[in-house]
Parts: sequence; structure tokens; C-alpha cells
Amino acid sequence: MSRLIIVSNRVSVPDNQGAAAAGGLAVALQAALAERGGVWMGWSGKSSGDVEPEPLVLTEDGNITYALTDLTQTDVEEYYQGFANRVLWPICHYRLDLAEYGRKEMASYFRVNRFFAHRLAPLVEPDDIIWVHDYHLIPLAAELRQMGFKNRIGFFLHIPWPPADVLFTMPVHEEIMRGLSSYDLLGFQTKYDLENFAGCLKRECMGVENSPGHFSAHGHNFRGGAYSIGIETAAFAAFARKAAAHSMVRKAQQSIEGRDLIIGVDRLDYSKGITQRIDAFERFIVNNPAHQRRVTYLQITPKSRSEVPEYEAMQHAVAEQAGRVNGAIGTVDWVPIRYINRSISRPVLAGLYRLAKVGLVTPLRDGMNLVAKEYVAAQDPDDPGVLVLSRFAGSARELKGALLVNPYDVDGTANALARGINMPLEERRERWRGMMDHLLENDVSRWCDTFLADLRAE
Ligand code: GDG
Repeated sequence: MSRLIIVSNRVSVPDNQGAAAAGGLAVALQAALAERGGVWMGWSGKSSGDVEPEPLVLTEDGNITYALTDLTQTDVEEYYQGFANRVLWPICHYRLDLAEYGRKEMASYFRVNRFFAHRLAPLVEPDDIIWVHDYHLIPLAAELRQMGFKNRIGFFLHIPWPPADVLFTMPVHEEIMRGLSSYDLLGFQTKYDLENFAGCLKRECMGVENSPGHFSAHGHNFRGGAYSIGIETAAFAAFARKAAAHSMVRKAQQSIEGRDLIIGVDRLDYSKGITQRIDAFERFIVNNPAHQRRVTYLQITPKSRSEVPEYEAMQHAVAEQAGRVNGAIGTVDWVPIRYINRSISRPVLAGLYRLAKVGLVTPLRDGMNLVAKEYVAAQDPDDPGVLVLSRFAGSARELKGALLVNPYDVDGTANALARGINMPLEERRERWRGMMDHLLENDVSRWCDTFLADLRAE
């Protein structure tokens, strides 16, 4: 069996806490690497300042080699914080208003991809299969092809792909589309993202779709498909069952004093719709006074990308809004919103999902959203909670038992919240069962195996 090489911006190098600390994606990719043997390469997350990064640091773990490189401070700022997170991320999440184009940043993005290709090259053997992840590394295959590599190279995009009118606002959209066309297989989260990609190719006659999912563009034939990412469903469910006994989870249970728990869990990111969600919670209480003092809304929001100005501004905005709503609707003996601005451990998170009567997952746009899937997997089959889910999350295409909402519609989300809190047990069980069966069948290992089987097939 040929070896597998995974390339992603950041790499999950196992520490002594092992799989329990890692998310499902890292566990699945590590399992795929362990089965075939291979390499996982990416950025160490560290800066080498203004000097050229040292050679790759290689760490062996069984038959997996982790290969990490530092980046110069300029590259961290221009490639990672700049083009990846201030151009591609907002554009792919339909936020044209937040995209900050700069020539330096665009040049750095392509330069760092070339740098990655040159660092990876000595590790690649002729029959290795290469799987590149996410928006940071779109031009990587083109760079490798330029260097003469003929390996099968696949790409999976974890975030949405926008329609042509949105993508084409980006000055280098042609180079980005050419970059994507250099892969053998492109994986998107949903068929809508794939359709958007096909639409982008056709709009400016950059390429053609010869038959569904088979494209020719920029002199290369390749395939595209929808591969919705899953979670490690059975393991996460077992995890949540055991977590009920965790002391932190028991303390949380005591502290809500029999109130219904509503939970939101998101990286602090403008795509997640956190401010609209807090508005909807306030509206729910105002419209349903009987629930006053009888619910607690717990919002867990670890900081992310704090060096990017839009994210720093958001930290202030969300904290201020949670404080304002607590001030407006709270009482001397009731704090309606508990807002936690740091990461909590995965076992505690699993236990809190299970405690919550409603999982409130309302991104304005999301490639998939794993929180929605984790919330479902963590439920008690005898007394499951209700998922209130944005129709703009990729996971809404699969989780048919959720109450789907438009997160821009504050009243609509407030009404869904009320319906979720009041839903009879029988309906909750029925909705949950269908979603859980789907998630058990379509877990992250299946996602990984399906993508790799398609990539291997000529
Ligand atoms: C991107 C795409 C796509 C969150 N807070 C804590 C914590 N988390 C974990 C969750 C979940 C993960 O982080 C977040 O995953 P999401 O899928 O919800 O969102 P992104 O980070 O934006 O991920 C997304 C995904 O890639 C995979 O393809 O679904 O659409 O945007 O696993 O549990 N984990 C812990 N403490 C926290 O406080 N331990």
C-alpha cells in the first residue's frame, strides 16, 4: 500500500495525553497515517523571527513522521494572519466587507506555499499519495507539479466555497482557481460548495465540467466531490456518558440548580453568529417570560486569531453584549448568560453538551460545524436534548432532526429556542434517533476512507 502524506497549516502532534485530548479530525488522520505509514507536514505555529527557518524538525511516532517548520515573522503576518485569515477566510464566508486585500499579503501566500513545497519535496517518494488540507495551502499542488511531482494529490476544503460573484471580488481569484485545478481530487463539505466551485470555473470559461464531478481546466483533468466531514461518533458518545461523573460537570450541574441549560460552543469568530445568537436568547426571554429564571445560557467561546484586528474587536463586542443582556434581563438571583472566553477540556465539554436541553448552533456561514454533530452524539438516548441549527451550516444538510433557523432572523431563532425547550420527550427522541443513526454511519473514519479511496482511484 502506498504511503500517505498529509499537509496542513497546523499539525496535531500527539502529546502524552493521546487521543482523548485531540479532536476527531486529528484522530482520524492519525489513524489513516498509522494504517499506511506516512508523513504529516505543516507549520509548527512558531516564528523564526527575521531569520530563515531552521530545517524541518522531524519526530517519529511508530510509522508516522511529523515534519514541522517554523515561518519567518513576516510570513506569519502576511501569509497566515494576512492573506489566509483576512482575505480567504472572510471571502469564503461571504464577508466581502471584512476582506483586506494587500499585494504583499497575496505575494506572501504564494511564496509560503512554494516554501512548503520545497521543504516537503525531499520527503516525497514516487508512489506516495498526498492529501492537502484547507484554504492556507491551495497553491501547494501547483508548486509540486512545477517541480515535476506526478503523485496523486488531493485537497479537502474545510470551509465553504463561495459563488462566482463573491469569489471574483478577490484580485487573485484566477490564480486560486488555477491552484485548485492542479489537484487530482477536490473535496468540499457539501454539494452546494461543489456547485459553487463548478460555477466559478464556468463563469469565466476557465474550465468545463465534462460530466458530474469531472472537470478539465488549465490543461488538467480532475474530479470534485462532496465529502461531509464527520466526528468519531461512537467514541464521543461513550466519552459523554462517562463525563457525567466528572467533578467539573457535576459542579456545573449543581450550579444551574435545576434550570434548563442552553449551550453554545464556538471559536470566537464572526462567522459563528454569536452576537445574533445572544440577541435571539434575549428575545426568547422577553417573548416568553415564563422562562425567566428557569434557563441558563452557557456560551463557551475560546479566543482565536486574536492578532487579527477583526477578532480582537469581536472579543470586546461579544463580552459587552453578554454583559448588556445580563444587565437588562437578569435578576438579583439569576445570571441568564454565562460567558466563558477560554477553552475547556474535551471531557468536560462532552459532559456539558449532555447536560444541555438545547444545543444552540447558529453560524452565519460554516463549512460543516462539528459542534452540532458533537452535541447530538453526546445526548442521553432516553432523554435527548434538541439541536437548534443554522440553515447556513454545512451540517444542516445532514442533521434532519434539528430545528433549522435563519440566524439573521432573531425572532425566528427565539421561537425555535422556545420550541426546543418545550419539546415533548417523544418528539425529542424521534428527532435525535434519526440524527444519531446518520452520524454513527457517517463518522470521521468513513469520511477519511472515502476520500482516500476516491483519490487513489485513477
Ligand atoms: C473548521 C470549519 C468545519 C470549541 N471550543 C472548545 C473546543 N472546541 C472544538 C469543538 C469542535 C471544534 O473545536 C470546532 O469545530 P467546528 O467545526 O465547529 O468549527 P471550526 O473550528 O471553525 O472548524 C468548520 C471544521 O473545520 C472541520 O472540517 O466543520 O465548518 O470552520 O470539535 O468541540 N474543544 C475544547 N474546548 C473548547 O472550549 N476541548
